[in-house]
Parts: sequence; C-alpha cells; structure tokens
Amino acid sequence: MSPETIQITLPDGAVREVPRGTTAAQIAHQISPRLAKEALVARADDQLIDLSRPLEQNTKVAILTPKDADAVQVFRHSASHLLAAAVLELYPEVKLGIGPPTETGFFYEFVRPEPFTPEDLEKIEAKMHELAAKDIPNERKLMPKPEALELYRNNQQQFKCELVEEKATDPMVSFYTTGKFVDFCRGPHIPSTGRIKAFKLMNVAGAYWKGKEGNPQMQRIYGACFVEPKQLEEYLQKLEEAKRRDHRRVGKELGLFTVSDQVGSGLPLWLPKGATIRRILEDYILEQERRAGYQHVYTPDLAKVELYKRSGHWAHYHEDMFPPMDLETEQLVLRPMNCPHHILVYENKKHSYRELPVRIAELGTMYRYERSGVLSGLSRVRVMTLNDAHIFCMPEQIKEEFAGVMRLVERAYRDLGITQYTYRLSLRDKADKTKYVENDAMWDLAENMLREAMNALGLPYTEAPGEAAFYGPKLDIQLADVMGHQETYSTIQIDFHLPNQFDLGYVGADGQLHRPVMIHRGVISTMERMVSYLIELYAGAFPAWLAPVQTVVLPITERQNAYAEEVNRKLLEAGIRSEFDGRNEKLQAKIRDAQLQKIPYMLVIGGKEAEAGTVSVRHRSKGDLGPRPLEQFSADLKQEIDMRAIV
Ligand code: TSB
Ligand code: ZN
Repeated sequence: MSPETIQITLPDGAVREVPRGTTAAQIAHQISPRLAKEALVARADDQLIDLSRPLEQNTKVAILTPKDADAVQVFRHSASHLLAAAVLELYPEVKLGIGPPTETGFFYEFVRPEPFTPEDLEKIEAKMHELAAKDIPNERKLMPKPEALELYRNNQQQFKCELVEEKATDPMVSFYTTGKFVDFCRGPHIPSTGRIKAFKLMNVAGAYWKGKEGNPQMQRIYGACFVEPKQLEEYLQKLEEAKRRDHRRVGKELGLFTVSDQVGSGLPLWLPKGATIRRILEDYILEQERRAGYQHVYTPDLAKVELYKRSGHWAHYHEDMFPPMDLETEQLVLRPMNCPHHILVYENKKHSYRELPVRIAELGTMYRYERSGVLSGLSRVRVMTLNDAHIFCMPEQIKEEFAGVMRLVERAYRDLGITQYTYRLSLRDKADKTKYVENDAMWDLAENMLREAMNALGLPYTEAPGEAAFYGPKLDIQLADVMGHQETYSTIQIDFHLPNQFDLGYVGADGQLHRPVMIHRGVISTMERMVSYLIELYAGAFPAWLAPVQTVVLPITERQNAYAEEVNRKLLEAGIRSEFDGRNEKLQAKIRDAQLQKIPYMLVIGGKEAEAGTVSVRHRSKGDLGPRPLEQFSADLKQEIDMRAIV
C-alpha cells in the first residue's frame, strides 16, 4: 500500500485500494451507477457520514440506500432542514429551535409571535417544493466555536447559541448549509435537496424549549416524509382510515361513551349503547370463566394504605396511585390493582393441596393516576374495570394453568374476531432497582418458567426488558391499531413475591405447610381498552352478537305502524335487541340513519309484509335480502348471535 492509497472494505468483505481522500460517493460510482444514484448516505466504521466526506484512512464502508432505516432517518433530517430553509425565506424573523427526524417524517421548531396558520403551512410547503426542485447541495462546513457563536449572535438566534454552547465540545463546530440556510448540525445529510419530493406538512403543535415547562414556547411544524411518493400516499391513506375508525370519533357518532369536563380527564361515562356492549362482554367472559373453574367474587374498590405497604405497591407502584384519603383513624387509598384483595379472599380459609389451583376472579375496578398527556378516550383511562383473576397453585401446576389461560385467550379472540396479535415476554430491567422487587433468584425462576411455558406451546415471542410488573414477569399479548401502535391487552404474570409478602400457604400431601405461587391474569383486558379496540376493529359495525342494537323495524307508512310495533315486540321477547323507528320520515331517510348507526339488520315493513306476516330484510353491508317470515328471520338471527358469527 502506498502512502497515497487506503483500503476500503465493503460489506461483502471485498477490499478496494483507492487514493486517500476518495469519497463514499466515488466508491458507490465504482460499484455501480445505479447504487450511486440510489445512495443517500454512507456508514464508515459504524458511523454515518456524508457521501461527499473524503476518506482518510483504511475504513469499512457501506453505501446506504432507502432500504436502510438509518438512511431514511437521515433523509428525513435533511427534509427538516429544507423546512427550516423555507420558513426562513418566508419569515426571516423567526428564531430556530431543533429539527430532528421522527418515525414518519420530521419536525422543526420555531419561535414566532404569530401562530402558523394552515395557510402558512401551504405557503411553506410550496416554498419547500421550490427549493427542492433547485437541487441545492447540503454542504458541511467547520467553523471555530467562537465564530459559530458570533454568527448566531449576529443573527439573533439565541436558542442556537445555547445549543452551540452546550453541545459543541470540539474547538471546531460542524455546520450544514442549504443555500442561504446555515444550521449548527452534526449531520450527516443527503447530498442535495432534489430527492425530497414525498412530504406533507401535517400540523403545528406547541412545545416548550427543550421540553421543559416554564421555558419559551416553540411552534413545532410537523411533516410526514418518505423517500418514495407511493410510501407517502400509503401512509396518508392509512392515516385517513385510522381517523375514520378512531374510537373517540366513532364512540361519539354512535353514542357509545362521552367524557365530561365536570367529571374529569380519563373518566369516561358509558352511554346506554356503549354500556350494552360492555355488559355483553362482561357476561361473555364471566361465562367462559365459570366453565374454566373460576370462582367470582366482589371486593371493595379501596383499602387501607397498610395493605399496599405490605404488598409492595406502596414502594414500587406509588407513582401510579391516587393519594390516600385521611379518615378519623385510618388512611384509605383507591386500589390500583385487585391482587391484595384476592389474596385476602384466598387467606380466608385454609387450603389443602387437593383444592389447588384456586382461581379467584372479579370484574375488578381499579384506579390509576395516569398522567394527563397519555390519557386517550377509552383506551387509556384512570378508572378501569379489569377482567381480572388470581390463580393460587403449586409450582408444578404453573405450566398447565398457563396453558389454560392461553386457551381462554385464544377462544375469546376467536369469538371477538381478533386475529392480529403478538406475544411479548415482559422482563424486568436488572439495572432498575426501584421499579422491581429485589430477588435475583426469584426473577430468574419466574422468567424461565414463562419462557418454558411459551416454548412448550410452541408460540413465538419477543422479549422486552423493563416491561415486567414490579412483582414478576409477564406474558403480554399485544394488539396493534390501524397505525401499527401496539398496546398490551391480555396478560399472564407469574408471581413468587406476593405469596411471600402475605405468608400464604397450603397443606401439602406431606402434611406440611407450603407456599403457593400466584398467576395474575387478564383475558380480555379492561372493559375500557377492549371496547376501544373493538370499536376500531369494526369501525363501529359490530357483529350482531356484540351490536348494541341488532335490528331496527322500519314501517314504510304510518299504516304499518301497528304491525311494525308488533314485530319489534316479538323480537324483543325473543331476546333480540330491537328498535322501532316510527318517526314520520321517508323510508330512505330511516334507512340512511340506520346505516349510519351501523345496525346489522333493517326490517322494512310495507303493506305486503303486514298482510303476509313477513319482514323485508336489509343487511347493513349485504344490502337487500328479500322478504322472510318473521319467525324464520328471528330464528336465523338468534342462531347468528348464539354462534357469535363475525359478519
Ligand atoms: C392482571 N395485577 C395484574 C392483574 O392481576 C395487573 O393489574 N396487571 S396490569 O397492571 O398489567 O394491568 C392489566 C391490564 O389492564 C393491562 O394489561 C392493560 O391491558 C390494562 N390497562 C392497564 N392500564 C390501563 C389504563 N390506564 N386504561 C385501560 N386499560 C389499562
Ligand atoms: Zn394482580
């Protein structure tokens, strides 16, 4: 190797000797013109660099294209610079904050006395397209730190000064320029603006400088951004679909639940139709549990603080609890979980090994101080009712009990029409000494038991350190919404801690006292979260067995009112949730309203039907199904409901 050449190792292991100072862009060209065209940025010895950066020493180099997730983030970061450049051209007086990429695009933050309006966004977007079309290079420059501070001071960019002061540790500071726009930035960036075509400015949101309350208010302009126009289109379509299905919107349109300022955030009120769906779910899961050998109890929603000190909630779960209430002689607290109460139910009598497993279940209402920023409709609330149970068993029964809960989950998901889910093994974060109870041996045992139980069932799972409960690891079942955001629904948790804290026992075959293990489990999650999911899954068009109203009877004229009311009465007597629409409206209007309410069956009653004792059946998605004798329709629908058919 001459002193003038360096060795470049490519990802496939091939080594090229090139003149010192060769750029990644030149290497891409040597490999293939197509790669050079697609390249966004390079990775040099695990560090992302500009394609134009000269290579000075032997380096491992990978040329990154839009296929690489890191390269896409660099692309989005460059788009945020394009946004700032456009904003500065239109509003030269703005002060600049930071501008990072996001999961689906980018934002840049600004201080400006007037709020950015939707019209402003349109103008800015047009300016961005204009600058992009000019294919302006993104150029890296180094500047001594004092000069950098001087530059920003002269431009009255005090936030940028602050960043340079704090972040620049080297004497030389790196900058990127895009035409007139100059930004203190570590980079890297894509070579020029020309490829940034697929973006859309979405919204403006307020944020404190550096996210700290009390700091100046910034306006963040958010944009969606992809490398390919097709990807942006798909994303925007998905967003539209998500908006259409959003349970907060559908819940309002269909009158399922409401939130009131007078009650408070995270405390939804279930309206009659939503309450009906919830009751059906509750009845359903209680029945499944009875069949699976669970015993149901009722226990109070609060307890003395001491109970939670003993359980460990006070030490490890305090931040999620509402503050205690001081009474004459005691302090009471709203329960954040039902476990301690169920433990006391178990403790109420002596148990022999022959009675185990004991399965104590309750639709248990619990109270959690979720922070206001994370609250959302029904999916994340402050008062929630969990389909909860605690199984007290011998260690050798864990596997079978685990499998039994899994069967309940699978059955429930099938009946509810839930098909998309993944398993997550939620483990403790060993470094976090406050969130989890200390006992390495116990954690290893419980975590391995869960792994074994999952392996025995042959189910795939991912592991998530830091997601365990404070008392033990969990097998969580994750459902994703339309946008792909995951939440935990079902959960199965192995706990050796609480049985110890409460000194629980059972008499074994040897006549000695032994310690049972606890399995905490929720099959269909909280009623709140599950209903929010079902609303979005079905966009409000619930299968008949879950629909709050299953049929609506629609007389064509007033003359059929009497017969129509009789039809409605008969359906109600048969146990069908039916309504009668006797409003003085045209049939078309009544059908339209029933469609909007997503009622599965509309029964149209005209003179012919009244005479023949039939109903003309119309299904919300299949359309007109023709006339049928009432008894036959009623029997068919009963069967559809009993089978819990998903249509
Ligand atoms: C399963 N003690 C256990 C229980 O025995 C327990 O409470 N586990 S939990 O903390 O994981 O909560 C159970 C389930 O409640 C979660 O898996 C989740 O689906 C649901 N849940 C938790 N917090 C909320 C909330 N704020 N709003 C709605 N549902 C929630
Ligand atoms: Zn529990």
